[in-house]
Amino acid sequence: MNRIIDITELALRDAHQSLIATRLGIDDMIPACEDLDNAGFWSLECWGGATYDACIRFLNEDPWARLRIFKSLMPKTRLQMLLRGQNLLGYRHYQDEVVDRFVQKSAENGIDVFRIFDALNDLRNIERSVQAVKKTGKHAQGAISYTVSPIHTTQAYVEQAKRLVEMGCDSICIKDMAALIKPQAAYELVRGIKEFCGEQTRVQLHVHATTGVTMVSLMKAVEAGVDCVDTAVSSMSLGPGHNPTESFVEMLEHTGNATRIDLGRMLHVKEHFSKILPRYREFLSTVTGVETEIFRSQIPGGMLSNMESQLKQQGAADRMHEVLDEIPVVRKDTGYVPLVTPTSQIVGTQAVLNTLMGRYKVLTGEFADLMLGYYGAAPGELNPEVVEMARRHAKKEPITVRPADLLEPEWGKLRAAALPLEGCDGSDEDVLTFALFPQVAPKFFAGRHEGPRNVGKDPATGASETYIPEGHPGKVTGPVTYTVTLSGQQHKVTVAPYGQE
Ligand code: 3PY
Ligand code: ZN
Repeated sequence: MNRIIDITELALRDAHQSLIATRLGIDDMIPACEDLDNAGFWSLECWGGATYDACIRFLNEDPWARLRIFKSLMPKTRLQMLLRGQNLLGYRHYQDEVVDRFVQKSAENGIDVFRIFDALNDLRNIERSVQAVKKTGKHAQGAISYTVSPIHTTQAYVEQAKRLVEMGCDSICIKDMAALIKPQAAYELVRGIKEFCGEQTRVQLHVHATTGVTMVSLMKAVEAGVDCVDTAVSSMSLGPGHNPTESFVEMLEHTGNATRIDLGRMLHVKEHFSKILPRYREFLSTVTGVETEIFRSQIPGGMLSNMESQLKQQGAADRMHEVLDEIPVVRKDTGYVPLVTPTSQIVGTQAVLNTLMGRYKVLTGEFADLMLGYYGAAPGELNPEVVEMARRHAKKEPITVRPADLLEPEWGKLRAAALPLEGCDGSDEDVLTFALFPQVAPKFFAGRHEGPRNVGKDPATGASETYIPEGHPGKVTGPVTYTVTLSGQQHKVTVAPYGQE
């Protein structure tokens, strides 16, 4: 009897976030939903991470409407999101009531599995969201932001996993966003968690493919007893993305392990995305193949393209290699923070500034906050000289409390500020959009009635195949029907308004 290995398919979230800067529009996802829902996945990651930001900033799409579309089109499979702990889907810490409301609304609108991480692995930043998820009765998955450094040992991660289990997490995710986990390390970590936390502890491995070694890491994790792995349909895989789902399924043949995946269904999904991906050519990551340099710089794919564009703006595109040398220095000074949103941006930007202006001659406010504890406790020791510079720069004192404990209640204020905005429909969902992205939300609310804007372009003609939904969830009073035209075929999707199922 084969042991079943579960799979979370990433095509609808992390895959396009990694490959095409999160630009995939809802109308390009809808045609794949039925096959994805019937292909046998444990869950479908389709929301959270950077998708919320990209929806309102670039795609004129209401992220909540997107989620409800997914729920109506994929009713059989768990829908999963990536949540940045106390940062929710934004870049600062939110007061606990905002966290509670966000989680509750996400559950109500369709999320079944919440993967929750903190960039510093400071579990105080995860706890509130885990509790909020538990209250909804949904699945809380506690994530370990995986990195490699002199202070990050298998034993330390295993102990973190134990604390997550004790906190009430239903499963543990090893989240390796930069493809750093080598096969033997993956084996030892999965085994370590199972032995320390109990064999029944559900362990999932999330790896990217960028360094070229992680397909083997997945296999070693299977040998170590991993319960679930993350992959992406082959036409949306590799490079800064993930390992291909179909290859993973095939790899398990004659190993005593198997998956529930229907490869016939996946062929349709693959063909669909291979057709639409060229339309997003202008957003394609510059990292395409394998990048083993990452073992030294530890930079996730998304961060690399961010730094490239910062350097280009400064007319210093040729200085990338100096920035890559600077990253490990900055990271050591921060107590070896893992590089993941938002620390990837904070450390990356500081490394660019150090290269261009001289080391720590100019500090960003965010970097100063990181050094002073305003994002949480660093994994290792901070460089005291840099802490002192940050203190002088920011004119504030270091803290050791949980950062969100310093925040005043803010829901009422956020609501009062959001409601008068043109186009705001008064729902908690809209207040949350304003809370997360106060600069972008007003423009989004005002223009929402124009409907989603597909930013893909026909590679041959440059034409953009957009659609305007009939009746739009601005001020919603009844169910909304979206009409999506794709390759001449019309798809109708009806979605209930906020609070109605
Ligand atoms: C995000 O926070 O958006 C991520 O994908 C982190 O890996
Ligand atoms: Zn990822």
